[in-house]
Amino acid sequence: FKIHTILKLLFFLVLSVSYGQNPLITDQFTADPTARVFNGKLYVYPSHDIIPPEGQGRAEWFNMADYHVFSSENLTEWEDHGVILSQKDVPWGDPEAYSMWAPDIMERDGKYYFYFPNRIKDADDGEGGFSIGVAISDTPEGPFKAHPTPIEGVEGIDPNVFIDKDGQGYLFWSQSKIYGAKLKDNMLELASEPKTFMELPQKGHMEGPFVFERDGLYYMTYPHVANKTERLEYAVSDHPLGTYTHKGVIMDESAKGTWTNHHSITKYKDQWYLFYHDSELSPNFDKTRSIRADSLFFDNNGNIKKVLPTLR
Ligand code: FUB
Repeated sequence: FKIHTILKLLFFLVLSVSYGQNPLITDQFTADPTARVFNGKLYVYPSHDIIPPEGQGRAEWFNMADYHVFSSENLTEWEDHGVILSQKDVPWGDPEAYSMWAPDIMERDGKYYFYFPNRIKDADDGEGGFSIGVAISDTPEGPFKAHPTPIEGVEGIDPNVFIDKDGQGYLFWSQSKIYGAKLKDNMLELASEPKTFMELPQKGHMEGPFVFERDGLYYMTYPHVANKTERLEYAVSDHPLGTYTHKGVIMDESAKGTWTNHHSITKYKDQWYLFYHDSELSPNFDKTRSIRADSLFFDNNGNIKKVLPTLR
């Protein structure tokens, strides 16, 4: 009996090691994962890629109508808390744009501020027309209520919020390159003029900034098309708004040819993790993606060691 039990345990151990936990969510497409720890629990706020109903959205492009939030205590079992915000519930947004792209979230004074891009109602057709809005909730699981207007002075996508140790908040976002500004304490307005970062690579599309602090060093991390598709790179500074020094690559381009990668970096239970996406649930179409996570390590000088994606 004992041998049988031990063999059974070994079988499940081997199974979990060889199959791993990636992709994290398998019953729907997910992308652009922002992972945050709230009240000791790990939450992931991804975009929700879908194939829209016939005649709606944009064919062969990203289509997202809403956001779900997922939580986990072990990065293996994930609870889907359902829809937290829909495109139809954004007063300033186009309710049929299917453009609820990469989000972020931050807690301040017991309130949860969810940052999301969307196409502005009546925006001209074409690539522009995006702004960033804020939706507020009393809990990380939502539901979130969208503020009536987007953040004034912000045009673009991929919001990222960082609050420094002195309580000063910052908003970063992208529009082909990366922008940043101070945030007012109300979390709804900019407190300084947007600035760009001339010290970051100026050649090749950049988006998806994610800033964090470790041991007094600020890390600006971002997807960058240095070659054909996006790879994750980083730079460091002694101030959230720079000047940054370019350091290197966190993750190489997708072996599957997926055009985008979009990530966040967070520490949970004393281990740092890189959350990112690829498209293994949709091998022939890279706009329906799936989120992943792998451990991330620093060397003794604070450099990020390159992360190799675990195989499925
Ligand atoms: O998910 C839509 C867009 O693709 C995101 O906003 C970008 O960062 C890229 O992942």
